Amino acid sequence: MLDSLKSGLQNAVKKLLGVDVVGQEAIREFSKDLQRALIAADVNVKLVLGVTENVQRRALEEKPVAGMTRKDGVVKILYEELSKLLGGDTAFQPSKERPFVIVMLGVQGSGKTTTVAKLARLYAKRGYKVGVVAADTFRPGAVTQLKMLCEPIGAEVYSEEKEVDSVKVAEHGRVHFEKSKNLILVDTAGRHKEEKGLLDEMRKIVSKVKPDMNLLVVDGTIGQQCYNQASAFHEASPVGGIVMTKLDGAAKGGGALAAAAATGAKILFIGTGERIDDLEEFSPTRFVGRLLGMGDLKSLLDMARRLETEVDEKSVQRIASGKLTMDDFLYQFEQMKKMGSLKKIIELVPGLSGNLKNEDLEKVEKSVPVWKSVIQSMTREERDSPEKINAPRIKRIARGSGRTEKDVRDLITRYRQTKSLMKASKGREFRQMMRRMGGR
Ligand SMILES: Nc1nc2c(ncn2[C@@H]2O[C@H](COP(=O)(O)OP(=O)(O)OP(=O)(O)O)[C@@H](O)[C@H]2O)c(=O)[nH]1
Ligand SMILES: [Mg+2]
Repeated sequence: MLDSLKSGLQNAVKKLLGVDVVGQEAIREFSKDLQRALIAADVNVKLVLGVTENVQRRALEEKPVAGMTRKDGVVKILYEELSKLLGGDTAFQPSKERPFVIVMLGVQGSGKTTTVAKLARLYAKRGYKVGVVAADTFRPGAVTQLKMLCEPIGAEVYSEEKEVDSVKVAEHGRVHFEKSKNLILVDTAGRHKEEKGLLDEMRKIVSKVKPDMNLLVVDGTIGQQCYNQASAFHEASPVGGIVMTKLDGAAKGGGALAAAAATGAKILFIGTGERIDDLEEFSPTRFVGRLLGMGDLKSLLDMARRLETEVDEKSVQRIASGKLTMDDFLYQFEQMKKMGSLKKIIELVPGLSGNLKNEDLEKVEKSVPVWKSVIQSMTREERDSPEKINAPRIKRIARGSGRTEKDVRDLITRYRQTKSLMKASKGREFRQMMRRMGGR
């Protein structure tokens, strides 16, 4: 399903993950690759520009969240923008209290009649009493087709053999089922002498039947045209939901995005085959996840979540409030070491990078094991209130840790500097740094 879009998007992502530095140039390049992938998948050009502009702007402006690398952050933005385009995840679950009436809209052959039967089956399984109205009086054989599909699954079909006015059939059908059903599906014609005639008929049916929702059925294989088709129906009668059919075949997938954008309605279901059970509830996040390669994205988001909770909140809060114990001080530097080069991390911290020079950083990196052994030789009281450490104590700590007195003094100096820096920025920088580090 949707192989070309999938490989196009995934290649763009792979290329991004392969670059050394995700700077402006890499992000622009990424945005271009996305454009190519989406346009090749038949997504409307306006939409493509909208999505890729959002991705590019956010990728350049936003700092990655909690412990995420910049690259992962950009992928996450892409995921969010594509999902947003498709609407959020919400299951379609009409109330059973009163009949919920759906009128099907869609051009000929899009899959309306098949979808009616699929929906009848799905919602009958969920305990709905489903009534189906055969309001396609235009195409010979339409009523028979509907009955053949619906009767085996036990859904009652309302039809009128002699009536040629589809509006009347639709209206009567609604009245017929009003008391006995809680889901009424009105199948309509797709074939007409002309497009205007079809749209007029739909408008009339809708004004008489007063459905709770117009469900637009679009053929997923038609690509670009989806946009115009969807807008035409939407103008005639507002579309409340979309079914995208034939996504099992040669669909490029762009049509789904286009129809959703043209109407502002959500894609509620996708048809994935000709059989009665080939209907899936549509989940934008799952869909986009699948496009981007679910494994990667899921692990990416899982990681972000895990990292977020790993930060020791208590310690962060204490430090942020200007109280810094020796243990906090060590914790902070150990977290940094966990992430690899201290230099890289410091670069991520606004403000800090300006305050520390390169040699300085290397010195700090080398000092961490020394500080660790010094701090381990301190008493609890000394660790919690380092200002109480006087000359005799310094001597004792040096001896206990096997380090020089200068090592102990250097540590205390560094501790004081850090503390005043944290105080000055009210912990903001430290918090950001902790989040970025997260432990990787
Ligand atoms: N592969 C595949 N075929 C489908 C799907 N949905 C519908 N079809 C096929 O598409 C053809 C047209 O489906 P119909 O349900 O008759 O379409 P319609 O919109 O009712 O057509 P009209 O009544 O002529 O307007 C049929 O051969 C269906 O079997 C789908 O999800 N996948
Ligand atoms: Mg039909």
